[in-house]
Order: sequence, then C-alpha cells, then structure tokens
Amino acid sequence: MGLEMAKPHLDLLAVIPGAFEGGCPHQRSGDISGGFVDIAWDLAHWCLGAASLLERAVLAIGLARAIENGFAVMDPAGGGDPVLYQHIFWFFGHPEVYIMILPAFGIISQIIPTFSRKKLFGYESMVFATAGIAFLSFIVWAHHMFTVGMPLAGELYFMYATMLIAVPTGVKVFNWVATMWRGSMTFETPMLYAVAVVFLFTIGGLSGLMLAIVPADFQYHDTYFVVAHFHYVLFSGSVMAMMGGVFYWIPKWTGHMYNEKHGKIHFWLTAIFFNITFFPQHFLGLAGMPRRIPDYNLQFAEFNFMSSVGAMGLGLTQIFFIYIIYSTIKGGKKATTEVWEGSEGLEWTVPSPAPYHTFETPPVVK
Ligand code: HEM
Ligand code: HEM
Ligand SMILES: [Cu+2]
Repeated sequence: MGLEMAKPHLDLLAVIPGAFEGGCPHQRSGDISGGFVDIAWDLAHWCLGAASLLERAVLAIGLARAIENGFAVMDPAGGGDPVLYQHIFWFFGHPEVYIMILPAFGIISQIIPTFSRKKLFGYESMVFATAGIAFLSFIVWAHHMFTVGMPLAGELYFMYATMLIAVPTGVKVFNWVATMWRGSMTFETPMLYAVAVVFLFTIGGLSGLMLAIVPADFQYHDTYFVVAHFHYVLFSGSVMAMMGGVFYWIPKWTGHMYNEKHGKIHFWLTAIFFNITFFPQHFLGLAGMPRRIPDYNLQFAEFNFMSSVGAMGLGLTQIFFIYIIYSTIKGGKKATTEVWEGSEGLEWTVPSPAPYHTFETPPVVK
C-alpha cells in the first residue's frame, strides 16, 4: 500500500514532534517496517509527515531563483515573464501555508480528546483529510493571482479547486466538534486554546472561501481583508495552537505544572486582544484600504486605531507568556506521570520529564 511505503520515511520525521513531546521520540512502538499500515500512529506525526512533503515545494522556488540569475525568468528584457515567476512563487507559497497549519491541526487533535475524555472521533477520516489537504494544496496556487489576467478557464479552475479544500477542512472541524460532543469536558488552559482555535480558525476559513470567489477577490485582493484572513488562520490557527501545545506539554517537558490561573489569564488576554487587533481589518479591507501602505485615508483612522491598541496589548501579553514559561521551568507543583486525567499515549506513561533511555525494552501498544 502507498501509505506503507511512505511510512519509514515519515518515521524519520517523527523525531521532530518526538523531541517536542518531551524526549519520547517514538510514540508508536515495535518494528518500523512492520507488516501493516499502523493507523494508530500518532496524529501529530501524520500531520508533520504531510507537512514535510510540502516542503519539497521550496525546491521549486529555489530553482526559480537559480534560473532567474541564469536565464532571466522574471525580467521581460531578457525574455522572461513576471507572471511566470509569480506562478512558480505561489506553487511554493500556497503549500507553505499548510506547513504552518498541519502541525497545529495535529496538536489540536491531541488536546481535544484528552480534555473531552473521549477518543478522537473519526481517526481514519482525519488522516485522509490531512492527506487530501496536502494533495489539494499543490493544485490551487493561482488563487493568489486572480487579478494578473489569467484566461477565464484558469480563473474558474483555481476557484473551484480552492473551494474544494473546504471539504477536508470541514471534515476536521466536524470531527473535533464530534469529539467534544457529550464528552466530559474540562477547560484547562490547553483546552481553552484548542476550542478557541477551532472557532477562530473557522472564521479564517470562511474569509478564505470569500477570497476564493473570483469576482469577489477582484474587490478584496491586496486589501486588509486578505490581511485579516491570514492572521485568523495563522495567529488564531497556528500560533494559538502552538501556545496550547506549550501549556499541554510543558509539565512533561519540565516536570512542573504551570500556574493554571496564569495560564487562563494569558489565554483570555491573547484571545481578546487578538480579535481587537484583527477583526476590524475585515471592515478596513471591505471598505477598500490597501495592504502594504505606509499611510492611509482619514476614513480608515478609527478601525486602525482599534487595531493598533489591540496589537500593543497582544504584544505585551506575550511578555507574560515568557514569564509563565520561565517560572514553570524554575518551579511549581511537581507534574505526575499522566499529567492530565484523560491523557492517552506513550509519553504519558513515563515520568515527567521523560528519563534518559525512555524505554529500555519497547513498550507494548494495544
Ligand atoms: C480554509 C481554506 C482557505 C482558503 C479557501 C484560502 C483562500 C485564500 C485566498 C483565495 C487567498 C488570496 C487572497 C488574495 O490575495 O486576494 C489567500 C491568501 C492567504 N492565505 Fe488563505 N485560504 C485558506 C486557508 C489558509 C490557511 C490555513 C493559511 C495559513 C495557515 C492561509 C494563509 C494565507 C496567506 C498567508 C495569504 C496571503 C498571502 C499574501 O498575499 O501575502 N490560508 N487565502
Ligand atoms: C501581534 C501580532 C501581529 C500583528 C499585530 C501583525 C500585524 C500585521 C500587519 C498590520 C500586517 C500588514 C502590513 C501591511 O500590509 O502593510 C501584517 C502582515 C503580515 N503578517 Fe502579521 N501580525 C502579527 C502576527 C503575525 C504572525 C504570528 C504571522 C505568521 C505566523 C504573521 C504573518 C504575516 C504575513 C505573512 C504578513 C504579510 C506581509 C506582506 O504583506 O508581505 N503575522 N501583520
Ligand atoms: Cu493560498
């Protein structure tokens, strides 16, 4: 099977989240080249594996740079074409955004089951949705260049292909919500982050869909609406998932519990200031304020003022984040082996922090 062939390769990558998860490089056990597709493999690892495949696209842009010097791909004077260069750039650039979001999806898929005290709903559909997103990410790049004057067939193709991504993304959001459904949920800081990511990322997904509609994008392109879109997916998607991941694993990393009250304060300040900063940018964009400008028309002043106030608050709040990490490393309640009541997976079966020679004999996973 194709998945089986990819597995040893993906396993190499497991080292990255492994180091991340407190010195427990392989959450799965046994022979790496085992005889069947080990679907029980940790979802965070699947997501990182998929992300690494996307990284290959970076090669494309590197190549373009090299050719640019030699054969003037960009420069019309040398027979080049700037639009061709944009195609090559976004062939890398779009898969790149999934490199940032797929590991975040993996983190959320670990946190939600723990604090819902239920197994992740639809594990296999999650893996296939990840693979689907990874595949589709390679065939939608020109949605960043609807206004360059592509043939109509191209505009239509990239519009529909982009809208297709909403399907596997919707599967993931549905599964997260279904995991929480009727679970016995508690809202420690990591869970607050996870729920916020599901909610706020979805707002970013919806503005993404708006941008995918060609005639609408003619209006929105190069405005602050785009800036609002990508901060909802990047900040309240990737960055807030990473913050949730830090609170989730820091007891395992350091052997100390963080201060729960501090964690909650950090969460609420981040979530509120984030929305004050970026929500008004939707309105600025719809009203026509261009991105990447040093100054703007007076009519945009109020929303920009709100946004600036939010940005300062958001920035200052992160100094508190650094303080929480520092004080957790230095001291705090001793973390137990399981850390969380509902935690499942091998890293939660060894002491916190994980000892050297984590497993001297490979553990049995049922
Ligand atoms: C949920 C599905 C998504 C859809 C349908 C979507 C659609 C789009 C479209 C059509 C644009 C181009 C807008 C324009 O320039 O006129 C865009 C821009 C962008 N998107 Fe998304 N997007 C989605 C998810 C994401 C995710 C998950 C990320 C990152 C984690 C992301 C990051 C970005 C960035 C950074 C840009 C702006 C690039 C730039 O011009 O500087 N998007 N998106
Ligand atoms: C306190 C947090 C943040 C604030 C206040 C902020 C603010 C901004 C603003 C105002 C712009 C638009 C600049 C312009 O068009 O003139 C921008 C651009 C951008 N931001 Fe952020 N941002 C923050 C965090 C982030 C994070 C965490 C990421 C990525 C993970 C990110 C990625 C980007 C990207 C890709 C652009 C586009 C740059 C370009 O137009 O070339 N931002 N940011
Ligand atoms: Cu894109």
